[in-house]
Amino acid sequence: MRIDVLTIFPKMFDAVLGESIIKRAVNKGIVKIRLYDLRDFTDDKHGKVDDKPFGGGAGMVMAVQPIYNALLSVTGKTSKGNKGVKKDLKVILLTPQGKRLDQGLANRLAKCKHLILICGHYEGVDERVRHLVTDEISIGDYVLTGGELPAMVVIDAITRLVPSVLGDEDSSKFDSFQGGLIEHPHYTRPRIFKDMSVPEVLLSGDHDAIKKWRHKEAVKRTKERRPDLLKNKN
Ligand code: 9D3
Repeated sequence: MRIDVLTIFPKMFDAVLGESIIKRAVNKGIVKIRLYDLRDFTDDKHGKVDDKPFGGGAGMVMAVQPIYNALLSVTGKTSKGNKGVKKDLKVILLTPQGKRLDQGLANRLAKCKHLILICGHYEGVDERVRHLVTDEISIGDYVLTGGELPAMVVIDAITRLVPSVLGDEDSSKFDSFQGGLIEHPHYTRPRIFKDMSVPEVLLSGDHDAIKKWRHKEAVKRTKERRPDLLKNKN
């Protein structure tokens, strides 16, 4: 899978892409991530990528021209002719007004060959950017300062789903959200810490009993904490 990111803060991505599972996927060549600094694509002689809003008002708006030119450079064309045609390329604008990211959307995106993520900033982007993209995604109903952290969330959620990124051990097949339940409790050594002990069944060696206990705990937890997940179940 190839992921191209258009941003005015490419350095923000270094820490996230340089660690753990994403780093492993990038080093193995399973996922290729490229960062593009939108300032490199502006026609403005002072390197500006934003401007005052037509009609007045506070704040600045990200201009369409640098984004258009960056897209041209990455794809050789804009996505206009791609809408619904090339299923394997998605041009995604991260925006508070987008479709909310969930595990289902992550699963679908993980099947794409090529994603282009556009990170907005300031008060938003020029409305005409919407004509250049195939999808708009939000990561939830809270206000952030830009689309960079959401883009990293999308990259993280997707990368671990790309076949052969995770080993068999921590395979995403067993993801709790993919099973529709949150996870059962986990314990490791010591058997007793302060006055807190590990449930006896986990030490019993009875794998059938352990399996039943874990399922029962997962259902109990889901009922208590995330009843919304059970709505379409059982
Ligand atoms: C000033 C009015 N704001 C609407 C609440 C506009 C605005 C706020 C924050 C425009 C851009 C942003 C920056 N956020 C993102 O670009 C963003 C985001 C988010 O803030 N929350 C959840 N998901 C996302 S995806 C991109």
